[in-house]
Amino acid sequence: MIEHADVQFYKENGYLLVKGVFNQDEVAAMREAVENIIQRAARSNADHNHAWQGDFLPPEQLKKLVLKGFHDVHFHDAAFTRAVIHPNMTAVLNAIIGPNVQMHHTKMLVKPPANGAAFPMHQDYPYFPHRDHSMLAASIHLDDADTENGCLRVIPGSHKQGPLQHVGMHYLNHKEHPISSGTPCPAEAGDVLFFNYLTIHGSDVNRSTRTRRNVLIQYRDAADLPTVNSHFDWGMGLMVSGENPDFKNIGPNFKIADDKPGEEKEVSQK
Ligand SMILES: O=C(O)CCC(=O)C(=O)O
Repeated sequence: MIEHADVQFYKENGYLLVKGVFNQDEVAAMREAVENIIQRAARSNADHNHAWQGDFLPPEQLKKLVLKGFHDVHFHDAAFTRAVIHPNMTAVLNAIIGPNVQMHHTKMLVKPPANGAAFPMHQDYPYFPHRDHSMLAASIHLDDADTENGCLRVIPGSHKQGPLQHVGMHYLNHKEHPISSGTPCPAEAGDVLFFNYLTIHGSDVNRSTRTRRNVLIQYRDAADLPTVNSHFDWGMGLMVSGENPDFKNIGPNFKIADDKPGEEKEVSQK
């Protein structure tokens, strides 16, 4: 599925599209799971619009845009847990990252037809910086994606620039890095786009009549350590391949809320 030239391409360009990682039955199961999450979120009054805000589009356009985006989808439906450790997925991760790979977090990004939200160009690094920059996103396509329905775009080779200054923490200056500057990465349902967390990426508005559904999983080398206490979730550090080289370093240190409001008790797993 993946050859030496593919790994070289990833190293040079900071991204790699791998075709047919998931078959159409697996894609159908994930589509159904995405739909169920949207319906259950609505029933739980948790159905907010997650479209990114900012100055990268005129306000009157921005306010019309919609994104159904939920984190930690593997805690909602086992279809995603299966995707996290799928053998085709780990084969690519082993080639790019190495033998010992951990999941960091998961999310789903559904851009509805006509007004599906845009993502201004950015690196993922500021959200969860790590020492060795092994972190990458695997964006699983559940629909065919192209420029019409807001496919992912990347700046090839941009990971080599290292961490860049973002507006707030969120995105790069949109005048220097307009979404149109990204190379479109059209893909078919079942394909996965892998890109490093330093690779500049984003995506345009879905202006088509078709939904664009992606599930995004972040992975890292098990030996790569966070440099900031940010973006914690309970699944972080799950081994998806190989073994954890540091026996004493399993799972993050969470704070457990005490029964007295405003006070927290630290529970260390060490
Ligand atoms: O799926 C997309 O269109 C972009 C997602 C993205 O850039 C992100 O989640 O960081």
